[in-house]
Amino acid sequence: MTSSALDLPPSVRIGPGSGGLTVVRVASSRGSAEVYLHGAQITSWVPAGADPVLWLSAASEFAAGSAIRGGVPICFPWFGPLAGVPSAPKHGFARLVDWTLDDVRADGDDVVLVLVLRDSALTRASAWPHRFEARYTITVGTHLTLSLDVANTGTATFTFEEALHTYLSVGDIGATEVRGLDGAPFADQLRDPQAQPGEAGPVRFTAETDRVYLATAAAATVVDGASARSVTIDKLGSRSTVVWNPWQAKAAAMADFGADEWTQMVCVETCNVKTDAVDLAPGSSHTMSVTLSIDQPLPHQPQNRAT
Ligand code: TA6
Repeated sequence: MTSSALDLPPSVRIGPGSGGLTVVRVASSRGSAEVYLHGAQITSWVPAGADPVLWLSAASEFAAGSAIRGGVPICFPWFGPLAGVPSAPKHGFARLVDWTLDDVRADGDDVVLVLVLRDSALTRASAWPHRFEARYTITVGTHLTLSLDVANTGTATFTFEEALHTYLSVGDIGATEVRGLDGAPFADQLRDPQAQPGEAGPVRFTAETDRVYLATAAAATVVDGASARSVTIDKLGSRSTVVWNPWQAKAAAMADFGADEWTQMVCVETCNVKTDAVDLAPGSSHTMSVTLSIDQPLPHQPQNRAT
């Protein structure tokens, strides 16, 4: 079904967005959102009466074949570089291709979008040639729920990785901490890809940080001290969480990171990666979902920075 054939609720409009890419704009009593068909990427979510929750680089590209820098990129069917295939795009092909808008509906005051990606000659020619159908359900309301369902439509078991690579907007990364991952083993991608024992206490940021937490179903909370707000990231069907901030030097080397934007964002990504990759038998499917909720404004608390 083409998006033009869909019967859109009054709160939804479809049209050209940045770079001429097609964007679905939601404006309801519960808030607003923007979702590009390119990569099925939500780039904006603003709950009613609140500040934007997702971060989007002012320098992002919006072009076929390029990833949008911000919002929630979908990393699938692999995460990071693909071992042994240097030509393969980092984080898979899902964020680089157009998805089909399969359904748009109002559910009470919420708006529900369903986008679909199926295997194609392009994907079958990639280093991951399997038959699949991915259905991505976005529910925009007081909370934001993103649900990725992957079905094996082929005749052989396949293994995949996945990540909802969420970029959250914060007032100051130096006054931000991520709670809830205490004790979870993690791989420090900057030093040693092998998992190391977990640490007590929240994650705080004083330098480039790139941690893959494994074997954890825990919810995380981003406490944004500078904005006196917290965002809770609840998840289902996910055993990995990635925490990332590029810090100044890495961000400066990325053309789609504007000057000093790195201080205004943190990634807390809902995933199944590395040893948490998913094995999927023919005819079966797997769902991973994340729900973002903003908590009541916090009484402003002076931040004690990690040493
Ligand atoms: O999720 C963290 C990470 O794997 C980092 O290593 C960094 O590369 C980030 O993803 C962004 O990757 P991208 O390909 O979007 O530039």
